[in-house]
Order: sequence, then C-alpha cells, then structure tokens
Amino acid sequence: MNQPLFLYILLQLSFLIAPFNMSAQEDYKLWLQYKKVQDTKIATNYHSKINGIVALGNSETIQTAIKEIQLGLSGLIGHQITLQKNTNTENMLILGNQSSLDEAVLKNVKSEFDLINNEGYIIKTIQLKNKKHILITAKTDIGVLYGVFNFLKLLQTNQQIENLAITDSPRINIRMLNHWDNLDRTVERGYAGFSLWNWQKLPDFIDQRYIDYARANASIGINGTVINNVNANALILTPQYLEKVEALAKVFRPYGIKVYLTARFSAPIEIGGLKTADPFDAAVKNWWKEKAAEIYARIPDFGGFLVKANSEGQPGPQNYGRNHVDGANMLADAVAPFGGIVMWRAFVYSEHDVNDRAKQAYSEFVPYDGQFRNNVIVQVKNGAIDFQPREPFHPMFGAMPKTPLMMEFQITQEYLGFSTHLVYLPKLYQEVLESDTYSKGKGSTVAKIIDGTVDNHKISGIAGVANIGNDINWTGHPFAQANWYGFGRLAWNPYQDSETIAEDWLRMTFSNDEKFIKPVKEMMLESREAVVNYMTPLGLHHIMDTGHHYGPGPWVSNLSRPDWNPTYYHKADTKGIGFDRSKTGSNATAQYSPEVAKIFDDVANCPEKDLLWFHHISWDYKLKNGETLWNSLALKYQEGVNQVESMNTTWNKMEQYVDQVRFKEVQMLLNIQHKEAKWWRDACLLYFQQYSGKELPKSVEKPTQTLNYFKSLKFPFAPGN
Ligand code: GCV
Repeated sequence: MNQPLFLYILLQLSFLIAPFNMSAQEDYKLWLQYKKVQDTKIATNYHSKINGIVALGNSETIQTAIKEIQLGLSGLIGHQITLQKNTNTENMLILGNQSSLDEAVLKNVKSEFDLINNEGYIIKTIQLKNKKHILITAKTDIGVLYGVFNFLKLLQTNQQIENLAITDSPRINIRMLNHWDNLDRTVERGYAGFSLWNWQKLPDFIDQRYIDYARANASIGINGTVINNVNANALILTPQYLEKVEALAKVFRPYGIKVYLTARFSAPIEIGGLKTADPFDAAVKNWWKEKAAEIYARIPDFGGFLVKANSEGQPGPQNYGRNHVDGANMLADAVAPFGGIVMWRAFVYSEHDVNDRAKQAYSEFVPYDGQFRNNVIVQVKNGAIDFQPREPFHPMFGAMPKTPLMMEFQITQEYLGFSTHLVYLPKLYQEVLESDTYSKGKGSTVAKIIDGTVDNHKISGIAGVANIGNDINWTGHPFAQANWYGFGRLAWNPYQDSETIAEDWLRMTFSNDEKFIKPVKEMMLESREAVVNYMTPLGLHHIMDTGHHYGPGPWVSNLSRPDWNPTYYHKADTKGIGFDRSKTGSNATAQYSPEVAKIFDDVANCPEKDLLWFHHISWDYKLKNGETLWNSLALKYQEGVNQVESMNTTWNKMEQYVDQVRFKEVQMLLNIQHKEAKWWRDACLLYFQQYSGKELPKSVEKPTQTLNYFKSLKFPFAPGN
C-alpha cells in the first residue's frame, strides 16, 4: 500500500475509533463522569470557592478521599486543586475525621456530631479567623469519604455551595450487593457479561475494575459485597480461593466495603472430608469454627456468611432433620468471636407443599421468631414469590418482631427483560419500602421494619442482587446503571424519593440541561409501570417462559412441579383468571396484619394493581373504570406498549444532549423493548382469549402472529440461565 493511502485509511479509522473510545469511557465511568461544569457562572463560582485542599490524616481511606476529590474537582472545575498545608488562605476544602480536627475547627461543628452516626458525614461552611472554608468531616474516615462523594455530587448536579450545612447518616447498617457469580465466571441471572472477578489471575493481578467498582459503591454508600453465588460452591472456602478473596478484600477495604461469602452448607463434607454436615455434630461445628478462624486470620474485617439452605436443591440443616435455626445458629457461633454475622435467606419452598408457594417462607420461618442468635439476620425477598415486575410486599415483613429481617431486592432484571429493557427499579423498591405492614399499628412501613426502628433492632440490612458484569458499561443497558445507583441511594436512606434519585443520576451521568432532565426523568419514572402493563398487569405474575424467564410463557404447564408452571400462577379458565389467595382460597392473606388482610381479602377493596394476585375474577367483572376485566386486561397490555412507544419518542429527541454511542445504544434497546412489549401483549392476549372467548377492545392492536407461533419461540442460549 502506498504511504498516503495508508495514512488516509488510518485517519478515517481514527475518526471511527476515537468517538467510540471516548464514549465507551463515558459508559464505563458510570455516574462518576466528573465532566466540566457547563454553566460558566456556576463553574466560576465553584472555582472561586475552592482554592485548595487541606487533608488531615493519612489512612488509606483518607488517601482515597484525597484522590477522589482531586479527580472530581479537576474534571468538574477544569483545574487541578492542590493540597495545602494550612488554612491561611481563604476557601480551603478541609477534609478530616473528628479526632483530626483542632479546637478552632471543631467548635464550628460540635452540635453536628450529635446528629450523625459512625458512617455519617458533615459538610459545612465554616469561618476560621474571618476566612471562609468548607469542612467535610465525620466520626470516621469512611464517613469523610462519603462526605467527599456527596460534596462532589453537589457539584455534579450544579447545586450552590454557599453556606453549606449538611449532615447525613445511613439509616441501615448493612448495605450490600449480592453477586450471583460462579467460580467459572458465569453469572446466574447476569446479563452484563461475565463475572468481574478474574479468579484465574487473582490474587496477584488487580484489575482496575475492582478499584472502580469499589469507588462506585462507596460513592453511594454500599458497604458490603457478597462476591459469590448463593447457589454456592464450597471451593470458595479453600485456601486456594481464600487467598484471592483476601486480595479483593484488601482492594475494597479503604472504600469501607466488607467482603462476605456464601457458605455451602455441605462444605464440611465436600472440602472438609467429614461424613456429615449435621449442625449438631461436634466435628461439623468445630470445622466451621476453624474455617471462620482461618478466614478471619486472612481478612480481619470479613463480614460473614450468606446462606441459601434447603431451597431449590441446596443442602441445608433439614437434610439432617434439623431446622433453619439449628443451621443458622451453628454458623453464627462460628463467626461471633470475630464480630461476623450470618445472613440466612428465607427464599425457601418445600418440594411437597404446593398449596400456595407464596405462603411457604412465612410458614417455615415465622414460628422460629426469637430463636436465632443475635448475629443472625434473616434475608427476605421483597415479595413472596420471586422478583416479579410487581408483587405485594412479603408477609414476613412485620411478622417476626424478635428477629432482624433484611431486604433482598433484585437489581439484575431476571423477570424484567434482562439488560435489554429499560426499567427504572427504584420505583419498584420505593413502592415496597413504603408499604404499610401495620405490624405495630399504622405507619409500620417495610422501610421501618428493615431499618430496625419498628422493633428496635441493632442490626439492619438491605441487599441488592447485582446487575454488574464485565461489559464495558458494567450493566449491559446504560440505564441499568441507574438501578445500581438507585439501590445504593435507597439502601442509605430508604425514605428517599425515587424521583430525586433519578434526577441526580441523570445529572451526574448525562447532563444538567433541564430540557434533557425533565422528559428523560419522566420516561424513567414511567418505565416500571410500563413493564408491569406489558408483562403482568392487574396482579398477574410468573407467566414468563421456563428457565430463562425471558418473554411470555403463560401456556407452560408441563413442568414436573406445579409451582414451576405459569398456569399455576394465573389459573385462567373459562370462568376467569387469577390466584385466589383470599379466605375462600389459599388464605395467604391471613399472613398479613388484619388491617392489610382485610384490604387484600375484599375484591372490592383490593388494589386493582394486585387484584389477580389475590383473587380469581370473572372475565365479566367490572373494574373501577367501568370496563370488564377482560377489556381492562387487554387495555393494560396495550397501554404498556403505548408507554414504551412514548419512551422511544422521548429518547429520539435527546440526541443533542448525549454522546452518540450511548444515544444509539439506548435507541436500539428501546426499539427492541417496543417490539418485545408487543410480543408480550399479543402472546398473552391470544393465550388468555382462549379462555375468555371475547373480542379485543377496539383500541387494542390486533396480533400479527398466531399463538402457535409465539409458543414455538425458543431461547436455548438465553444468558444467565
Ligand atoms: C440464585 C430464583 C432464580 C434463581 C435464584 C433463586 C434464589 O429462583 O431463578 O436463579 O438462584 O431465585 O434467589 O436463590
């Protein structure tokens, strides 16, 4: 090739590649973009208010805080802000924990320290010798780091920084991600590539991703991570793997993130050479004690174990005629000397009781209230079935006052369109957190149960099943980053409004332009109701296709266990549709407080969004809109499709505010979502129509394919399965 031609091609290629790389980097940076503040007035003001940084202390966490503030400020303001030795010059940003502050500084924030807990922070404008400064302080170094991220958020979202007086603390102690990551790097229900953890290269190779993962988590206050799948492999507890876990724990430590592991109950047999894993066996107890000591010798701040036992084929104490308390307490005793905890999952369902799967966790656990050790916390999914687009809150919340219960949300979208569909989940989380259990009278919301305030518990926790993988943008869908972000924000404070969180995320991730924020925020807020409408309106649930749970499969009825089949959940017949969980049916409603049970039990009062969850309703039953159930169902499916259509319309107008790569990605994904919303509508309506025997209302588009066509679709290699 002649040289000019070669150079020409190279030039063309670099144009193609450069924007890709730049944007790919933007995708990778999550909500920590730290892009230069666009509004010059605001930018100048920030610059004038921050002349330098005075950092007190030299722990790894403080070093991390300094690095982050310098990185953030240089991006946002466009200048390197240097470290200074003292506060002689005005407008210093002072960072340091309470004990590092001298009396002159301290007296400015004395009362604020009473308002925060150990992980809380203070951001305050103070005066020292008539000079103004901004102080970021806390009782601990990790509080200072949280303060730094929150100060940067003020700038990222273009807020004013005059006369600051902010105090904030997390309301929940354990705020964690659960990774369902396998040791072969596949991720159960993971739709964003493979696992982040490169076991083969650990412990010696530390991927920059581990550090950026920790930064992102710390920026939203996440302080724990369970790095392996609850369907556990005992090998993680062998020295070969513990050495690798230790390396990760070391990376996460300065960011305030503790590592936890899942414990396979049969590990004493599989890797310990014992004949049994019976929790009453002395050798078994001793094996776990020694294992705990071995782990803590490597990782002194190890958080503890998460356990899935006697559920979906996982081993557990019931294999030995023991119960959940026996199993959990044995492990709790092993980690107690080191300050560890055991998170025992309540996601269980017996293979024999098929009366109503929704009742099983409550029936199995509530009788044990008060019997668990005080370092055991029972981890409960938000609803009684399994991470559906909409479920009423789990009846266990409020039903075990003597046992701390932690929330398990799913961030990965197993039943909500994987990483293909745009669904803003904090809306779902908020709905659950605000639900009133009435366990101690009106106002005993799920949020107050899990933060420990209703029953006065010392430990409290919340877990989100992570949607993170090694995709360049971490979460597959650019907007799925908002679900990771929003989970963290709600874990910190479960009383926040998901709308505020969406707005902050948009500003930090994309743009502060109001013309972008307003419509896109509305699109996000509507997206959750859209997915409910086009998948499972009016309380329908678990009608996804077998195994992979992607796409509709309401016809599936051939699986060996009744409660694996969608037909078990919708119970459509010529008379009507829905699962009767009222007094006349499985009586699952009785698991709620009487005030709640009364509402759910009564067809006329039951919220229509939950109607078919609790009642089997005739096709001709009139809903509040005056339409029959059949018409209303069809209209809801259509509404879902329309909503996705308008999400598309909104996004298509946003090209000027977003980089090309992310704009196109979201555009393509929304197009798929639109196609698939129609698929859901058509497949479900054609299927249910066989039973209702009724025409579709006029405003519902006619299906373009047959039911047999939809039934024939197969996805043998769907991810995450
Ligand atoms: C990790 C559902 C999912 C499983 C998951 C299980 C659980 O059944 O489909 O993949 O297993 O929940 O939460 O344990």
